[in-house]
Amino acid sequence: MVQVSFTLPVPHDKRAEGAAVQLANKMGIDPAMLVHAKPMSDGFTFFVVYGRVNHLVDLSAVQVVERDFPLLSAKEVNAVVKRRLRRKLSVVGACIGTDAHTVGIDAILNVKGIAGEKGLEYYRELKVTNLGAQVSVPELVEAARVERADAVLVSQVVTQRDAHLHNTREMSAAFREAMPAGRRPLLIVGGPRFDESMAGELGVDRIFGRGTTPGEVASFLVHALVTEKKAKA
Ligand code: B12
Repeated sequence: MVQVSFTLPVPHDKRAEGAAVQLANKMGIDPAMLVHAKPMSDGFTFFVVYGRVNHLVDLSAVQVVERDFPLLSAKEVNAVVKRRLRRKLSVVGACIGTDAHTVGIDAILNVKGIAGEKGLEYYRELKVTNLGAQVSVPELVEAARVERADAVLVSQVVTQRDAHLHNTREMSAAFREAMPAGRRPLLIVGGPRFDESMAGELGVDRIFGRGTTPGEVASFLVHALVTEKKAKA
C-alpha cells in the first residue's frame, strides 16, 4: 500500500477529485482512495491518494554507494589525526555558484552540527574555514591555497538546469588546473539531490547525499587523508 501527494492545475470540485483518482490509477495505484483534497490557490488543488500498487521491485538491481570506511567517534578522529598527521587537518567549505542554501554545509561544519552530532568545528584536530554562501570558484581555490586545505567541502542544493553538476565540474576542473595532482586537496561535494555514484564523472573524490552526518564526513576524511594515504606510501 502506498500514499502519494500531488497538485493538479484544476479548481477543487468533484470532477477534480475524480481526475486525481484517474491519475493515480494510471500511475499503477489500483484501487486508489482519495483521502485528502485541498484548494491551493486559484485553479489548483492538492491531493493525497492512498492505495495498492501491484508493481514488484528488484532489490538486487538497486545500485548504491556503500560506506567503505569505518565510522569513527570524534575522539577517534582526533586521535588518528594527531598521531599520524601530527598537525591539524585543514578543511575549507562553501556553497558555490549562486547557491545560498548554507544550512546543509553548516550542519556538517558548524559546532552545532545536526541530528545530535556536533559538526567538524567541534573536532579539536580539524581546522575549519567556512566561506558561506555564493562563493565563486576562483575565491574557493584561493582560500584552499591560503588555508593549505587538505579537503574542500562544497555544498550544492539548487539543481535547476543541473546547476549542481555544472558547478561541480567547473570546481573540480579549476582545482586540477591550479594545483598539481599530489598537492590538490580532497574534493568533496554534498547536497540532497546528488547521485552519490557520480563522483568519478564529476571529478571529485566523494559525494555525500541527503541525511549525511558530520561523523560520516570526518571518518571519510581520516580514511582518505590519513589511513589510505599512509597505506599507499
Ligand atoms: C531553507 C531553504 C531556503 C533558504 C536558505 C537559507 C540558508 N541560509 O540556507 C532561502 C529562503 C534563502 C532559500 C532560497 C531559495 N530557495 Co530554497 N529551500 C530551503 C528549504 C526549505 C530547506 C533547505 C534546507 O535547509 N535543508 C536542510 C539541510 C540540513 O539539508 P540539506 O541541504 O539536504 O543538507 C544535508 C545533506 O544534503 C548533506 N549536505 C548538504 N551539503 C553538503 C555539503 C557537503 C560537503 C557534505 C559532505 C554534505 C552536504 O548534509 C546535510 C546534513 O545532512 C528547501 C526545501 C526542502 N525542504 O529541502 C528549499 C529549496 C532547496 N529551495 C529552492 C529554491 C528554488 C530556492 C530559491 C531559488 C527560491 C527563489 N525563487 O528565490 C532561492 C534560491 C536562493 C539561492 N540563491 O540559492 C528549491 C530548490 C529546487 C531545486 N532542486 O533546484 C527547494 C528544494 C524548494 C522547492 N521544493 O522548490 N531557500
